[in-house]
Amino acid sequence: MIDIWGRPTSSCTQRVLWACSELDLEYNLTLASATMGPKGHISKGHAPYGIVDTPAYQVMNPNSTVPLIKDGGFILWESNAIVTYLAMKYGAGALYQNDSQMLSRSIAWMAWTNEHLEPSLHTFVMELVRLAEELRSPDTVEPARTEIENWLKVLDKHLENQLYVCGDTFTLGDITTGVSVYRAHLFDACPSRLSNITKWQKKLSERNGFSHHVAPREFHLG
Ligand SMILES: N[C@@H](CCC(=O)N[C@@H](CS)C(=O)NCC(=O)O)C(=O)O
Repeated sequence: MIDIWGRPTSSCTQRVLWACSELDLEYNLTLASATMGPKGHISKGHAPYGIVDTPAYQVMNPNSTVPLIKDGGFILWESNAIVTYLAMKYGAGALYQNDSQMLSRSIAWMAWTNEHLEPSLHTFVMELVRLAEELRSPDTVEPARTEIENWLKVLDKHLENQLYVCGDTFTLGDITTGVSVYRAHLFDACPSRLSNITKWQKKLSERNGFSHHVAPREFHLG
């Protein structure tokens, strides 16, 4: 049984939970966060789940962030590293076909997502949903939308002749990139004219891990 610390509203945690679902892994999820709790963000006066700022947690993850996993004696933070570990240890090739080139390409798309989409998505979620009104900077929202749309054009072109980010097979690259693009879509930053992305997202939405851990709108807009 794998222990996971995280929260359902964290896109990084969603990556890990979706990967567990793909790999049919049993896990025990402990809700943890310094900034979010069951009712919302601390800036609105809500209590956080906590745990991440305790010494016991910080020994495992000095960043005090989620997600974190403990698999036997092995402890790992950083969601893309966790997804990669789970696929390599338990996937028997399922999420990258046991192919080092496919694994490396998946890692490229995971890095692309963190670098090009995540900063603007963070702006959306904080400025439009989580922060208390008086702490918001509304001027940051439209530049973030333009930034995301520009990068999504790159992804749409990439998907012109293939079903998934690494070819015609679903890989771990689709998990990380798929979660973030779905979030962009919920914030109206993924125009429907990007039809290759729409087709790809539809295929992802048919997967159980996506339906359970990513699809609920309240995980992104709450
Ligand atoms: N690059 C890290 C980011 C870790 C991170 O910043 N996680 C966010 C949630 S997505 C977090 O811990 N936020 C603060 C909190 O919930 O206390 C990863 O992918 O794991």
